[in-house]
Amino acid sequence: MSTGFALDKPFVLLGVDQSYFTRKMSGYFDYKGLPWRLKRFGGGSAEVRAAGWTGGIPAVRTPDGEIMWDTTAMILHLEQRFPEHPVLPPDPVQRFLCFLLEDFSDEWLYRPAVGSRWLYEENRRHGSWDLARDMSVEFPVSGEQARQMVTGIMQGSIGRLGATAGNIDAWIEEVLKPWQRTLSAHLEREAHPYLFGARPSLADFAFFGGNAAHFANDPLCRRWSDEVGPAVVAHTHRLLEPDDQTFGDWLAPGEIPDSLVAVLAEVGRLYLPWVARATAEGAADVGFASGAPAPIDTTPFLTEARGVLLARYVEARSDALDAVLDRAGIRRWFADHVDGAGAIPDLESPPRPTLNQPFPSSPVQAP
Ligand SMILES: N[C@@H](CCC(=O)N[C@@H](CS)C(=O)NCC(=O)O)C(=O)O
Repeated sequence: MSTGFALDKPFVLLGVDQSYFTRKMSGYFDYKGLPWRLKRFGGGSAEVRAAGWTGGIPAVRTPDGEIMWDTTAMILHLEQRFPEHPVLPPDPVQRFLCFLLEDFSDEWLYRPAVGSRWLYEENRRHGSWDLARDMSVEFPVSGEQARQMVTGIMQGSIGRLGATAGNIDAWIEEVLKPWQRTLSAHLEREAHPYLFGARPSLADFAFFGGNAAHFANDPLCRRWSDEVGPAVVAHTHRLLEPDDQTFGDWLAPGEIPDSLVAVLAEVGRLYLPWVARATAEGAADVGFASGAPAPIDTTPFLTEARGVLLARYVEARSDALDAVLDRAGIRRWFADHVDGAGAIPDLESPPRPTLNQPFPSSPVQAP
C-alpha cells in the first residue's frame, strides 16, 4: 500500500483528550489502523505556529514531519493517501448526506458541548481539572493555575458560540436530547449500527468526537445520553475499541431508511434555518421554542464551511438526492441557497487552511 508516507514513525496528534475535534481525529486514526500518539497541546508549540497555525486544536505532525490542521480537511487528505477502510460512502446521495451530518456535528453540536461543560457546575468541576492536568504538561504552571487559565478562557468564549446561563437549558432540552434520541433510534437497528450501514463514515467520527470528549464523558451529559441515547453511547464505545468490532457493508445504493430521514429532519429543525440566515445576513437568533434568546454571529470559518457544503450540494444534486432531502423537509435550505456555493478545496497536500476556528477563544496565554 504506497501512501507517500514512511510509516516507520507515528502520526503525532497535537491536542487533548477532552477536546471535541481531537477525539474526532483519534477515532479516525484508530479505525484506519494508522499509527499515532497524542502530544498534549493547547497552543503553546512554536513548531505548529511556525507552520502558520493560528488557533483551533488539534493539529497533526505527519510521519515525515509536516504539520497540518482542520479535521475535515486532514481526514479527506488522508483518505486520498490511505484508501483502505474508506470513510466516505460510495453512493453519491449517501456521500452528500454524510457531509451534511458532519457539518451539523462540527458547526452546531459543538455549541451545547462546550456550553454544557462550562455552564453546569458538576461538568465544570470535572472538565476544568481534566484539562488543567493536560495543560500543565505543556505550560510551566501549577494544576490550579492551569485550571483557572482554561476556565477563564473557555468561560470567556462560550458567549460567542451562543451558549449562556440564560439559554443552556434550551440547548440541552431543544437541541441535544432530541438529537441524541433521534440518532439513537437510527443506530439501534441491527442493519445500521453506524449512520450509513455496518461501517463508520466521516460523520460517525464527527459525532464520536463530540460524544467521546463531551456527551458520553462529562458526568451530567453522560447521564442524559444514557437516558435518551443508549445506542449513541454504545456507538461511542464501539469506536473506542475498533479492534474488537466486525465491520460490514454500507447501506445499499439509494437505501435511505426512515430512521435516517428522521435524523436529517432533526438537522433541519433549528440548525439549517439558523445557518442559512446567519451566513447570509451575518447573524441570526436560534429561535428556541422556549423563547430563550440565542442571537449568534457567523464566523469567517462557518461562512466558508457553509459555502463548501452548498458547492457539494451543487456537485451531487440529482432527483434522487432532492427526493431524500424532500422526505426530510430540508431541500430548501440547499436548493434555495446555491448562489452561496463556494469552492470545494483540493486536499492533495497536507492541509493548512487560513481559517480553522469556527469558535475562536482568546489565544492561550500562560499567567
Ligand atoms: N476546524 C477545526 C476546529 C478546531 C476547534 O475549534 N477546536 C476547538 C477545541 S475542540 C478549539 O480549539 N477551540 C478554541 C479555539 O478555537 O480557540 C477542526 O476541525 O479541527
